[in-house]
Amino acid sequence: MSQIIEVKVPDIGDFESVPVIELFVKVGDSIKVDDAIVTLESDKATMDVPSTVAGVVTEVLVALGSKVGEGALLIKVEAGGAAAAPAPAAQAAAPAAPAAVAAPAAAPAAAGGGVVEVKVPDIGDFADVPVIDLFVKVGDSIKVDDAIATLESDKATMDVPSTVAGVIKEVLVQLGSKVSEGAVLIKVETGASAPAAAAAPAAQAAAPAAAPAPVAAPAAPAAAAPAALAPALPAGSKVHASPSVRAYARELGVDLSKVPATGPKNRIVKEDLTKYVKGVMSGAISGPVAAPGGGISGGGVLDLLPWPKVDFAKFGEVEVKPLSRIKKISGQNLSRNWVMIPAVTYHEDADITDIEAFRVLLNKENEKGGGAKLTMLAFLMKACVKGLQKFPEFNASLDGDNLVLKKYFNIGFAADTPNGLVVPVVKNVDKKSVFELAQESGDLAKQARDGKLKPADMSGSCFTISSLGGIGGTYFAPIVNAPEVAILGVNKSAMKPVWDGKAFVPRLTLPLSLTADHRVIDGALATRFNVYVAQLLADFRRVAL
Ligand code: CAO
Repeated sequence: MSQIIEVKVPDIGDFESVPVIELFVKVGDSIKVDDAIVTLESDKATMDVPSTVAGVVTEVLVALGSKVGEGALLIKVEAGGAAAAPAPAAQAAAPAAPAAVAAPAAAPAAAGGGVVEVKVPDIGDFADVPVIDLFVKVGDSIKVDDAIATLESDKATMDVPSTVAGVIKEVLVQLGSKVSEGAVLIKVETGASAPAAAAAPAAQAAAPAAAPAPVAAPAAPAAAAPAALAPALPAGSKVHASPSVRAYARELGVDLSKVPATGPKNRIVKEDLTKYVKGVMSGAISGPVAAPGGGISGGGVLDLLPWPKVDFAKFGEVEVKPLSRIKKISGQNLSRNWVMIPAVTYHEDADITDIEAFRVLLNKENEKGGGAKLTMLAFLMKACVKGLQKFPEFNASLDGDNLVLKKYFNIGFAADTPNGLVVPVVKNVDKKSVFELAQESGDLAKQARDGKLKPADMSGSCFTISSLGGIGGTYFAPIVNAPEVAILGVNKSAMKPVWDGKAFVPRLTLPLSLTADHRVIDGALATRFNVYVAQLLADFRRVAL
Protein backbone atom coordinates (compact mmCIF):
# COMPACT_ATOMS: atom_id res chain seq x y z
CA MET A 1 0.00 0.00 0.00
CA SER A 2 1.36 3.36 -0.90
CA GLN A 3 1.42 6.37 1.36
CA ILE A 4 2.27 10.06 0.96
CA ILE A 5 5.27 11.13 2.97
CA GLU A 6 6.45 14.64 3.53
CA VAL A 7 10.14 15.46 3.27
CA LYS A 8 11.15 18.43 5.34
CA VAL A 9 14.27 20.49 5.91
CA PRO A 10 16.20 18.82 8.69
CA ASP A 11 18.17 20.53 11.42
CA ILE A 12 20.48 22.89 9.58
CA GLY A 13 21.98 24.53 12.58
CA ASP A 14 21.34 28.14 13.47
CA PHE A 15 20.03 29.17 10.09
CA GLU A 16 16.42 30.13 9.79
CA SER A 17 15.89 31.51 6.35
CA VAL A 18 18.25 29.93 3.88
CA PRO A 19 17.67 30.36 0.15
CA VAL A 20 17.04 27.41 -2.13
CA ILE A 21 19.62 27.92 -4.87
CA GLU A 22 19.07 24.67 -6.74
CA LEU A 23 16.05 22.44 -7.12
CA PHE A 24 16.65 18.96 -8.43
CA VAL A 25 13.19 17.42 -8.48
CA LYS A 26 9.82 17.95 -10.11
CA VAL A 27 6.43 16.36 -9.80
CA GLY A 28 6.47 12.86 -11.29
CA ASP A 29 10.19 12.20 -10.64
CA SER A 30 11.14 8.91 -9.07
CA ILE A 31 13.61 9.44 -6.29
CA LYS A 32 15.66 7.22 -4.07
CA VAL A 33 16.72 7.68 -0.47
CA ASP A 34 19.67 10.14 -0.40
CA ASP A 35 18.90 11.69 -3.78
CA ALA A 36 19.40 15.45 -3.50
CA ILE A 37 16.16 17.43 -3.43
CA VAL A 38 17.48 20.97 -3.13
CA THR A 39 20.67 22.88 -2.48
CA LEU A 40 20.50 25.50 0.25
CA GLU A 41 23.11 28.16 0.56
CA SER A 42 23.96 30.38 3.48
CA ASP A 43 26.86 32.80 3.35
CA LYS A 44 29.21 30.17 4.68
CA ALA A 45 27.98 26.84 3.45
CA THR A 46 26.24 25.10 0.64
CA MET A 47 24.30 22.00 1.54
CA ASP A 48 22.27 19.49 -0.34
CA VAL A 49 19.15 18.21 1.35
CA PRO A 50 18.74 14.56 0.45
CA SER A 51 15.50 12.65 0.36
CA THR A 52 14.75 10.40 3.29
CA VAL A 53 12.30 8.27 1.33
CA ALA A 54 12.06 6.53 -2.01
CA GLY A 55 9.09 6.95 -4.28
CA VAL A 56 7.45 9.29 -6.75
CA VAL A 57 7.33 13.05 -6.13
CA THR A 58 3.70 14.15 -6.00
CA GLU A 59 4.18 17.73 -4.90
CA VAL A 60 7.05 20.24 -4.78
CA LEU A 61 6.45 22.92 -2.16
CA VAL A 62 9.47 25.15 -2.73
CA ALA A 63 10.82 27.04 -5.71
CA LEU A 64 14.20 28.50 -6.58
CA GLY A 65 14.70 31.43 -4.27
CA SER A 66 12.34 30.18 -1.54
CA LYS A 67 13.79 30.74 1.90
CA VAL A 68 13.52 27.80 4.23
CA GLY A 69 14.38 26.80 7.75
CA GLU A 70 14.28 23.62 9.77
CA GLY A 71 10.99 21.79 9.33
CA ALA A 72 9.98 23.51 6.09
CA LEU A 73 8.11 21.16 3.82
CA LEU A 74 10.08 20.51 0.62
CA ILE A 75 8.27 17.75 -1.25
CA LYS A 76 5.60 15.11 -0.88
CA VAL A 77 6.50 11.65 -2.04
CA GLU A 78 4.23 8.73 -2.80
CA ALA A 79 6.17 5.90 -1.31
CA GLY A 80 5.32 2.33 -2.09
CA GLY A 81 5.91 -0.77 0.06
CA ALA A 82 9.11 -1.05 2.04
CA ALA A 83 10.57 2.14 0.67
CA ALA A 84 7.98 4.13 2.52
CA ALA A 85 9.60 4.30 5.89
CA PRO A 86 10.77 7.81 6.44
CA ALA A 87 13.99 8.54 8.21
CA PRO A 88 12.83 9.90 11.50
CA ALA A 89 15.38 12.66 11.76
CA ALA A 90 13.73 14.79 9.15
CA GLN A 91 10.54 14.96 11.11
CA ALA A 92 11.85 14.86 14.61
CA ALA A 93 10.98 17.97 16.49
CA ALA A 94 14.42 17.98 17.97
CA PRO A 95 15.23 20.53 20.61
CA ALA A 96 17.11 23.34 18.95
CA ALA A 97 20.39 21.74 18.19
CA PRO A 98 23.48 23.81 17.64
CA ALA A 99 24.91 24.05 14.18
CA ALA A 100 27.12 21.09 13.69
CA VAL A 101 29.75 23.57 12.77
CA ALA A 102 29.29 26.65 14.81
CA ALA A 103 32.11 29.01 15.53
CA PRO A 104 35.13 26.76 15.31
CA ALA A 105 37.05 25.98 18.39
CA ALA A 106 40.40 27.64 18.48
CA ALA A 107 43.11 27.67 21.05
CA PRO A 108 42.78 30.80 23.08
CA ALA A 109 45.19 33.53 22.07
CA ALA A 110 47.96 34.37 24.44
CA ALA A 111 47.14 37.69 26.05
CA GLY A 112 48.59 40.46 23.91
CA GLY A 113 49.24 38.18 20.93
CA GLY A 114 50.91 34.83 20.25
CA VAL A 115 50.57 31.88 17.91
CA VAL A 116 47.05 30.45 17.78
CA GLU A 117 45.99 27.22 16.14
CA VAL A 118 42.83 27.27 14.06
CA LYS A 119 41.22 23.86 13.99
CA VAL A 120 38.43 22.15 12.11
CA PRO A 121 35.32 22.74 14.18
CA ASP A 122 32.49 20.31 14.78
CA ILE A 123 31.43 19.22 11.32
CA GLY A 124 28.69 16.88 12.35
CA ASP A 125 28.98 13.21 11.72
CA PHE A 126 31.67 13.53 9.12
CA ALA A 127 35.26 12.39 9.48
CA ASP A 128 38.08 12.37 6.96
CA VAL A 129 36.54 15.09 4.83
CA PRO A 130 38.73 16.22 1.95
CA VAL A 131 40.06 19.76 1.67
CA ILE A 132 38.99 20.80 -1.80
CA ASP A 133 39.99 24.45 -1.75
CA LEU A 134 42.65 26.22 0.26
CA PHE A 135 42.56 29.99 0.40
CA VAL A 136 45.59 30.84 2.49
CA LYS A 137 49.35 30.55 2.48
CA VAL A 138 52.15 31.29 4.93
CA GLY A 139 52.63 35.03 5.29
CA ASP A 140 49.02 35.94 4.46
CA SER A 141 47.23 38.38 6.73
CA ILE A 142 43.92 36.95 7.79
CA LYS A 143 40.87 38.42 9.48
CA VAL A 144 38.24 36.75 11.66
CA ASP A 145 35.74 34.98 9.40
CA ASP A 146 38.04 34.87 6.35
CA ALA A 147 37.69 31.46 4.75
CA ILE A 148 40.68 29.20 5.33
CA ALA A 149 39.64 26.11 3.41
CA THR A 150 36.65 24.44 1.85
CA LEU A 151 35.80 20.94 2.96
CA GLU A 152 33.52 18.72 0.99
CA SER A 153 31.72 15.64 2.14
CA ASP A 154 29.40 13.76 -0.14
CA LYS A 155 26.48 15.86 1.08
CA ALA A 156 27.76 19.30 1.94
CA THR A 157 30.39 21.83 1.12
CA MET A 158 31.56 24.06 3.87
CA ASP A 159 34.05 26.82 4.31
CA VAL A 160 36.00 26.86 7.52
CA PRO A 161 36.40 30.45 8.62
CA SER A 162 39.24 31.76 10.74
CA THR A 163 38.46 32.55 14.34
CA VAL A 164 41.41 34.85 14.76
CA ALA A 165 43.08 37.73 12.99
CA GLY A 166 46.78 37.85 12.36
CA VAL A 167 49.52 36.59 10.08
CA ILE A 168 49.67 32.96 9.03
CA LYS A 169 52.81 31.23 10.28
CA GLU A 170 52.06 27.68 9.23
CA VAL A 171 49.58 25.89 6.98
CA LEU A 172 49.14 22.30 8.10
CA VAL A 173 46.88 21.01 5.35
CA GLN A 174 47.00 20.94 1.62
CA LEU A 175 44.56 20.31 -1.17
CA GLY A 176 43.32 16.75 -0.83
CA SER A 177 44.21 16.41 2.86
CA LYS A 178 41.47 14.63 4.78
CA VAL A 179 40.47 16.26 8.00
CA SER A 180 38.12 15.70 10.91
CA GLU A 181 36.99 17.76 13.84
CA GLY A 182 39.95 19.12 15.78
CA ALA A 183 42.52 18.88 12.99
CA VAL A 184 44.81 21.91 13.01
CA LEU A 185 44.48 23.85 9.76
CA ILE A 186 46.73 26.83 10.32
CA LYS A 187 48.78 28.57 12.94
CA VAL A 188 48.29 32.31 13.17
CA GLU A 189 50.42 34.87 14.88
CA THR A 190 47.96 37.26 16.39
CA GLY A 191 48.97 40.86 17.09
CA ALA A 192 48.42 42.46 20.45
CA SER A 193 45.29 44.08 19.08
CA ALA A 194 44.02 41.05 17.22
CA PRO A 195 40.61 39.87 18.38
CA ALA A 196 40.94 36.98 20.78
CA ALA A 197 39.85 33.61 19.54
CA ALA A 198 37.83 33.14 22.66
CA ALA A 199 35.43 35.78 21.39
CA ALA A 200 33.58 33.10 19.46
CA PRO A 201 33.02 30.19 21.79
CA ALA A 202 31.93 27.07 19.98
CA ALA A 203 28.44 25.87 20.55
CA GLN A 204 29.34 22.43 21.65
CA ALA A 205 26.25 21.14 23.38
CA ALA A 206 25.53 17.59 22.40
CA ALA A 207 22.54 17.55 20.12
CA PRO A 208 20.01 14.98 21.16
CA ALA A 209 19.60 13.87 17.58
CA ALA A 210 16.99 11.19 17.27
CA ALA A 211 18.65 9.74 14.21
CA PRO A 212 21.62 10.45 11.98
CA ALA A 213 21.09 13.94 10.61
CA PRO A 214 20.43 13.78 6.90
CA VAL A 215 22.35 16.95 6.31
CA ALA A 216 25.82 17.72 7.47
CA ALA A 217 25.26 21.03 9.09
CA PRO A 218 27.23 23.86 7.64
CA ALA A 219 30.26 25.64 8.91
CA ALA A 220 29.09 28.95 10.16
CA PRO A 221 29.96 31.32 12.90
CA ALA A 222 27.00 31.44 15.22
CA ALA A 223 26.31 35.09 14.44
CA ALA A 224 26.50 34.82 10.68
CA ALA A 225 23.39 35.90 8.86
CA PRO A 226 22.18 34.07 5.79
CA ALA A 227 23.37 35.61 2.58
CA ALA A 228 21.11 37.56 0.32
CA LEU A 229 19.47 35.41 -2.27
CA ALA A 230 21.69 34.43 -5.14
CA PRO A 231 20.37 34.86 -8.65
CA ALA A 232 18.42 31.77 -9.60
CA LEU A 233 20.31 29.17 -11.50
CA PRO A 234 18.58 27.34 -14.28
CA ALA A 235 16.69 24.42 -12.77
CA GLY A 236 18.46 21.14 -13.21
CA SER A 237 21.90 22.60 -13.81
CA LYS A 238 24.19 21.48 -11.06
CA VAL A 239 27.02 23.86 -10.35
CA HIS A 240 29.69 22.69 -7.97
CA ALA A 241 31.40 25.49 -6.13
CA SER A 242 32.30 26.36 -2.59
CA PRO A 243 30.31 28.98 -0.67
CA SER A 244 33.16 31.47 -0.93
CA VAL A 245 33.40 30.99 -4.69
CA ARG A 246 29.63 31.40 -4.92
CA ALA A 247 29.79 34.55 -2.81
CA TYR A 248 32.62 35.90 -4.99
CA ALA A 249 30.62 35.10 -8.12
CA ARG A 250 27.63 36.95 -6.70
CA GLU A 251 29.83 39.94 -5.92
CA LEU A 252 31.02 40.01 -9.53
CA GLY A 253 27.58 39.28 -10.93
CA VAL A 254 28.80 36.13 -12.66
CA ASP A 255 26.46 33.29 -13.48
CA LEU A 256 28.45 30.27 -12.32
CA SER A 257 26.71 27.96 -14.76
CA LYS A 258 28.72 29.69 -17.50
CA VAL A 259 32.11 29.21 -15.89
CA PRO A 260 34.18 26.23 -17.07
CA ALA A 261 35.28 24.14 -14.06
CA THR A 262 38.75 22.70 -13.60
CA GLY A 263 38.54 21.56 -9.98
CA PRO A 264 38.08 18.02 -8.75
CA LYS A 265 34.68 16.50 -9.52
CA ASN A 266 34.00 19.28 -12.02
CA ARG A 267 34.10 21.89 -9.31
CA ILE A 268 34.49 25.58 -10.06
CA VAL A 269 37.43 26.90 -8.10
CA LYS A 270 38.33 30.56 -7.55
CA GLU A 271 40.90 30.51 -10.35
CA ASP A 272 38.21 29.37 -12.82
CA LEU A 273 36.10 32.34 -11.88
CA THR A 274 39.02 34.78 -12.13
CA LYS A 275 40.02 33.34 -15.50
CA TYR A 276 36.46 33.59 -16.79
CA VAL A 277 36.04 37.20 -15.67
CA LYS A 278 39.42 38.18 -17.13
CA GLY A 279 38.45 36.48 -20.38
CA VAL A 280 35.16 38.32 -20.62
CA MET A 281 36.73 41.64 -19.58
CA SER A 282 39.44 41.37 -22.24
CA GLY A 283 36.95 40.28 -24.86
CA ALA A 284 38.80 36.95 -25.30
CA ILE A 285 35.68 35.11 -24.12
CA SER A 286 32.62 36.25 -25.93
CA GLY A 287 30.73 34.89 -22.96
CA PRO A 288 27.51 32.97 -23.27
CA VAL A 289 24.86 35.61 -23.63
CA ALA A 290 22.86 36.25 -20.49
CA ALA A 291 19.56 36.39 -22.26
CA PRO A 292 18.36 36.34 -25.83
CA GLY A 293 19.38 39.62 -27.37
CA GLY A 294 22.31 40.04 -25.08
CA GLY A 295 20.73 41.36 -21.91
CA ILE A 296 22.28 44.52 -20.61
CA SER A 297 25.77 43.10 -20.54
CA GLY A 298 25.54 41.21 -23.77
CA GLY A 299 28.45 39.26 -22.38
CA GLY A 300 27.35 37.26 -19.41
CA VAL A 301 29.20 39.40 -16.85
CA LEU A 302 26.04 40.91 -15.54
CA ASP A 303 22.86 38.97 -15.77
CA LEU A 304 20.17 41.51 -15.19
CA LEU A 305 16.72 41.76 -16.71
CA PRO A 306 16.17 39.63 -19.76
CA TRP A 307 16.31 41.56 -23.02
CA PRO A 308 12.80 42.34 -24.31
CA LYS A 309 11.83 39.90 -27.01
CA VAL A 310 9.67 41.46 -29.69
CA ASP A 311 8.47 39.98 -32.95
CA PHE A 312 9.25 43.08 -35.02
CA ALA A 313 7.93 41.45 -38.21
CA LYS A 314 4.46 41.73 -36.70
CA PHE A 315 4.64 45.48 -37.24
CA GLY A 316 6.23 45.66 -40.68
CA GLU A 317 8.98 44.40 -42.95
CA VAL A 318 12.35 43.81 -41.31
CA GLU A 319 15.82 42.64 -42.35
CA VAL A 320 18.06 40.75 -39.94
CA LYS A 321 21.74 41.64 -40.22
CA PRO A 322 24.31 39.94 -37.97
CA LEU A 323 26.53 42.27 -35.96
CA SER A 324 30.13 42.48 -37.14
CA ARG A 325 32.77 40.79 -35.02
CA ILE A 326 34.11 44.20 -34.00
CA LYS A 327 30.66 45.41 -32.99
CA LYS A 328 30.11 42.28 -30.91
CA ILE A 329 33.41 42.66 -29.07
CA SER A 330 33.28 46.43 -28.64
CA GLY A 331 29.63 46.17 -27.58
CA GLN A 332 30.56 43.90 -24.71
CA ASN A 333 33.40 46.14 -23.61
CA LEU A 334 31.27 49.26 -23.84
CA SER A 335 28.44 47.64 -21.88
CA ARG A 336 30.78 46.54 -19.12
CA ASN A 337 32.46 49.94 -18.92
CA TRP A 338 29.15 51.78 -18.95
CA VAL A 339 27.69 49.64 -16.18
CA MET A 340 30.74 49.17 -14.00
CA ILE A 341 32.53 52.53 -14.04
CA PRO A 342 31.06 55.36 -11.99
CA ALA A 343 31.92 57.91 -14.63
CA VAL A 344 31.24 61.63 -14.85
CA THR A 345 31.71 63.82 -17.90
CA TYR A 346 33.16 67.34 -17.58
CA HIS A 347 32.96 69.91 -20.33
CA GLU A 348 35.32 72.70 -21.29
CA ASP A 349 35.83 75.02 -24.25
CA ALA A 350 39.31 75.50 -25.64
CA ASP A 351 40.22 78.55 -27.68
CA ILE A 352 42.03 77.04 -30.66
CA THR A 353 42.05 80.15 -32.85
CA ASP A 354 45.82 80.44 -32.84
CA ILE A 355 46.68 76.78 -33.00
CA GLU A 356 44.28 76.23 -35.91
CA ALA A 357 45.84 79.18 -37.78
CA PHE A 358 49.25 77.68 -37.07
CA ARG A 359 48.11 74.23 -38.24
CA VAL A 360 46.70 75.66 -41.48
CA LEU A 361 49.91 77.62 -42.07
CA LEU A 362 52.14 74.60 -41.49
CA ASN A 363 49.98 72.45 -43.74
CA LYS A 364 50.25 75.05 -46.50
CA GLU A 365 54.03 75.11 -46.15
CA ASN A 366 54.05 71.39 -46.02
CA GLU A 367 51.98 70.93 -49.15
CA LYS A 368 54.95 72.07 -51.18
CA GLY A 369 57.30 69.65 -49.39
CA GLY A 370 54.79 66.79 -49.56
CA GLY A 371 55.03 66.07 -45.80
CA ALA A 372 52.32 64.58 -43.60
CA LYS A 373 49.19 66.65 -43.02
CA LEU A 374 49.03 68.03 -39.52
CA THR A 375 45.78 67.14 -37.80
CA MET A 376 44.05 68.57 -34.76
CA LEU A 377 44.20 65.07 -33.31
CA ALA A 378 48.01 65.18 -33.26
CA PHE A 379 48.00 68.49 -31.33
CA LEU A 380 45.42 67.08 -28.95
CA MET A 381 47.60 64.04 -28.28
CA LYS A 382 50.53 66.22 -27.39
CA ALA A 383 48.43 68.44 -25.12
CA CYS A 384 46.87 65.41 -23.39
CA VAL A 385 50.27 63.89 -22.66
CA LYS A 386 51.31 67.13 -20.95
CA GLY A 387 48.09 66.80 -18.94
CA LEU A 388 48.89 63.19 -18.04
CA GLN A 389 52.36 64.23 -16.92
CA LYS A 390 51.00 67.03 -14.75
CA PHE A 391 48.17 64.91 -13.32
CA PRO A 392 49.54 61.34 -13.05
CA GLU A 393 46.22 59.91 -11.77
CA PHE A 394 45.00 60.23 -15.35
CA ASN A 395 47.81 57.97 -16.57
CA ALA A 396 46.76 55.15 -14.30
CA SER A 397 44.64 52.02 -13.97
CA LEU A 398 42.85 50.49 -11.04
CA ASP A 399 44.04 47.05 -9.99
CA GLY A 400 41.96 45.93 -7.02
CA ASP A 401 42.85 48.26 -4.19
CA ASN A 402 45.91 49.62 -6.01
CA LEU A 403 46.35 52.36 -8.54
CA VAL A 404 48.94 51.47 -11.16
CA LEU A 405 50.66 54.67 -12.27
CA LYS A 406 52.25 54.36 -15.68
CA LYS A 407 55.51 56.03 -16.59
CA TYR A 408 54.93 55.68 -20.33
CA PHE A 409 52.51 57.71 -22.41
CA ASN A 410 50.54 55.82 -25.04
CA ILE A 411 47.40 57.40 -26.43
CA GLY A 412 44.55 55.50 -28.04
CA PHE A 413 42.15 57.18 -30.43
CA ALA A 414 38.70 56.02 -31.45
CA ALA A 415 38.57 55.30 -35.15
CA ASP A 416 35.31 54.92 -36.97
CA THR A 417 35.53 52.06 -39.49
CA PRO A 418 32.94 50.45 -41.76
CA ASN A 419 32.89 47.46 -39.39
CA GLY A 420 32.66 49.44 -36.19
CA LEU A 421 34.70 51.29 -33.66
CA VAL A 422 38.33 50.37 -32.96
CA VAL A 423 40.98 52.07 -30.85
CA PRO A 424 44.48 52.10 -32.39
CA VAL A 425 47.23 53.18 -30.01
CA VAL A 426 50.09 55.57 -30.70
CA LYS A 427 52.96 54.56 -28.44
CA ASN A 428 55.33 56.91 -26.58
CA VAL A 429 53.54 60.07 -27.61
CA ASP A 430 55.77 62.11 -25.27
CA LYS A 431 58.80 61.25 -27.39
CA LYS A 432 57.27 62.10 -30.78
CA SER A 433 56.82 65.37 -32.66
CA VAL A 434 53.38 66.61 -33.70
CA PHE A 435 54.31 65.75 -37.30
CA GLU A 436 55.24 62.20 -36.32
CA LEU A 437 52.00 61.87 -34.36
CA ALA A 438 49.95 63.10 -37.32
CA GLN A 439 51.71 60.66 -39.65
CA GLU A 440 51.41 57.69 -37.31
CA SER A 441 47.78 58.29 -36.31
CA GLY A 442 46.90 58.78 -40.00
CA ASP A 443 48.58 55.47 -40.89
CA LEU A 444 46.86 53.66 -38.02
CA ALA A 445 43.46 55.16 -38.93
CA LYS A 446 43.91 53.92 -42.51
CA GLN A 447 44.88 50.43 -41.33
CA ALA A 448 41.84 50.49 -39.04
CA ARG A 449 39.52 51.30 -41.92
CA ASP A 450 41.18 48.61 -44.06
CA GLY A 451 40.75 46.08 -41.23
CA LYS A 452 44.52 45.55 -41.04
CA LEU A 453 45.26 46.49 -37.44
CA LYS A 454 47.13 43.88 -35.43
CA PRO A 455 46.31 43.26 -31.75
CA ALA A 456 49.57 45.01 -30.77
CA ASP A 457 48.38 48.16 -32.58
CA MET A 458 45.37 48.26 -30.28
CA SER A 459 47.00 47.51 -26.94
CA GLY A 460 48.88 49.39 -24.26
CA SER A 461 46.81 52.56 -24.28
CA CYS A 462 46.94 54.83 -21.21
CA PHE A 463 44.32 57.39 -22.22
CA THR A 464 41.94 57.67 -25.17
CA ILE A 465 40.83 60.53 -27.38
CA SER A 466 37.56 60.22 -29.22
CA SER A 467 37.37 62.92 -31.89
CA LEU A 468 34.11 63.56 -33.66
CA GLY A 469 35.43 66.93 -34.80
CA GLY A 470 35.44 65.96 -38.44
CA ILE A 471 31.74 65.14 -38.21
CA GLY A 472 30.20 67.76 -35.95
CA GLY A 473 28.38 67.81 -32.64
CA THR A 474 28.72 70.14 -29.72
CA TYR A 475 29.44 67.96 -26.69
CA PHE A 476 29.04 64.28 -25.85
CA ALA A 477 29.79 61.85 -23.04
CA PRO A 478 32.33 59.27 -24.16
CA ILE A 479 32.60 55.96 -22.29
CA VAL A 480 35.84 55.30 -20.42
CA ASN A 481 37.93 52.66 -22.17
CA ALA A 482 38.73 50.35 -19.22
CA PRO A 483 41.17 49.77 -17.64
CA GLU A 484 41.98 53.38 -18.41
CA VAL A 485 40.46 55.96 -16.09
CA ALA A 486 39.61 58.79 -18.47
CA ILE A 487 38.79 59.62 -22.06
CA LEU A 488 38.64 62.95 -23.86
CA GLY A 489 35.84 63.54 -26.35
CA VAL A 490 36.19 66.29 -28.90
CA ASN A 491 33.54 67.80 -31.17
CA LYS A 492 33.63 70.23 -34.04
CA SER A 493 35.19 73.61 -33.41
CA ALA A 494 33.04 76.65 -34.06
CA MET A 495 33.48 80.41 -34.10
CA LYS A 496 31.95 81.85 -30.95
CA PRO A 497 31.78 85.33 -29.48
CA VAL A 498 34.08 85.46 -26.47
CA TRP A 499 34.17 88.44 -24.07
CA ASP A 500 37.75 89.72 -23.77
CA GLY A 501 36.97 92.23 -21.04
CA LYS A 502 36.03 95.04 -23.38
CA ALA A 503 34.17 93.46 -26.25
CA PHE A 504 33.01 90.21 -27.74
CA VAL A 505 35.63 88.86 -30.11
CA PRO A 506 35.25 85.92 -32.48
CA ARG A 507 37.30 82.95 -31.32
CA LEU A 508 37.47 79.45 -32.71
CA THR A 509 36.24 77.28 -29.86
CA LEU A 510 36.81 73.56 -29.47
CA PRO A 511 34.31 71.69 -27.25
CA LEU A 512 36.02 69.20 -24.94
CA SER A 513 34.17 66.46 -23.03
CA LEU A 514 36.29 64.60 -20.50
CA THR A 515 34.79 61.48 -18.93
CA ALA A 516 36.63 60.24 -15.84
CA ASP A 517 36.29 57.29 -13.49
CA HIS A 518 35.17 58.87 -10.23
CA ARG A 519 36.80 56.10 -8.21
CA VAL A 520 40.16 57.56 -9.20
CA ILE A 521 39.50 61.11 -10.37
CA ASP A 522 37.22 63.48 -8.56
CA GLY A 523 35.53 66.48 -10.10
CA ALA A 524 38.10 69.04 -9.02
CA LEU A 525 40.95 67.08 -10.55
CA ALA A 526 39.02 66.41 -13.74
CA THR A 527 38.24 70.10 -14.13
CA ARG A 528 41.88 71.05 -13.47
CA PHE A 529 42.93 68.63 -16.19
CA ASN A 530 40.39 70.07 -18.62
CA VAL A 531 41.38 73.65 -17.86
CA TYR A 532 45.07 72.78 -18.28
CA VAL A 533 44.57 71.03 -21.63
CA ALA A 534 42.46 73.98 -22.82
CA GLN A 535 45.24 76.38 -21.78
CA LEU A 536 47.81 74.35 -23.71
CA LEU A 537 45.61 74.37 -26.80
CA ALA A 538 44.99 78.11 -26.46
CA ASP A 539 48.72 78.77 -26.36
CA PHE A 540 50.64 75.78 -27.60
CA ARG A 541 53.98 77.38 -26.62
CA ARG A 542 53.15 76.14 -23.10
CA VAL A 543 53.69 72.56 -24.28
CA ALA A 544 57.40 73.33 -24.66
CA LEU A 545 57.71 74.50 -21.04
N1 CAO B 1 36.74 70.71 -35.42
C1 CAO B 1 36.57 71.10 -36.71
N2 CAO B 1 37.06 70.39 -37.73
C2 CAO B 1 37.74 69.27 -37.45
C3 CAO B 1 37.96 68.83 -36.16
C4 CAO B 1 37.44 69.61 -35.12
N3 CAO B 1 37.57 69.25 -33.84
N4 CAO B 1 38.66 67.69 -36.22
C5 CAO B 1 38.88 67.41 -37.50
N5 CAO B 1 38.33 68.38 -38.25
C6 CAO B 1 38.32 68.48 -39.69
C7 CAO B 1 39.69 68.19 -40.21
O1 CAO B 1 40.49 69.34 -40.21
C8 CAO B 1 39.37 67.69 -41.57
O2 CAO B 1 39.13 68.80 -42.40
P1 CAO B 1 39.91 69.00 -43.78
O3 CAO B 1 39.66 67.77 -44.56
O4 CAO B 1 39.31 70.22 -44.34
O5 CAO B 1 41.33 69.17 -43.40
C9 CAO B 1 38.07 66.96 -41.40
O6 CAO B 1 37.51 67.44 -40.20
C10 CAO B 1 38.20 65.46 -41.31
O7 CAO B 1 39.07 65.10 -40.31
P2 CAO B 1 39.26 63.58 -39.95
O8 CAO B 1 38.19 63.18 -39.04
O9 CAO B 1 39.45 62.80 -41.16
O10 CAO B 1 40.66 63.52 -39.27
P3 CAO B 1 41.00 63.59 -37.77
O11 CAO B 1 42.46 63.48 -37.66
O12 CAO B 1 40.40 64.74 -37.13
O13 CAO B 1 40.37 62.25 -37.14
C11 CAO B 1 39.96 59.97 -36.78
C12 CAO B 1 40.87 60.99 -37.43
C13 CAO B 1 40.50 58.61 -36.97
C14 CAO B 1 39.86 60.29 -35.29
C15 CAO B 1 38.57 60.12 -37.42
O14 CAO B 1 38.64 59.81 -38.77
C16 CAO B 1 37.52 59.27 -36.80
O15 CAO B 1 37.39 58.08 -37.05
N6 CAO B 1 36.69 59.88 -35.97
C17 CAO B 1 35.53 59.21 -35.38
C18 CAO B 1 35.85 58.80 -33.97
C19 CAO B 1 34.62 58.23 -33.32
O16 CAO B 1 33.79 57.57 -33.93
N7 CAO B 1 34.45 58.55 -32.04
C20 CAO B 1 33.27 58.20 -31.33
C21 CAO B 1 33.55 57.08 -30.43
S1 CAO B 1 32.20 56.74 -29.42
O17 CAO B 1 31.10 56.21 -30.45
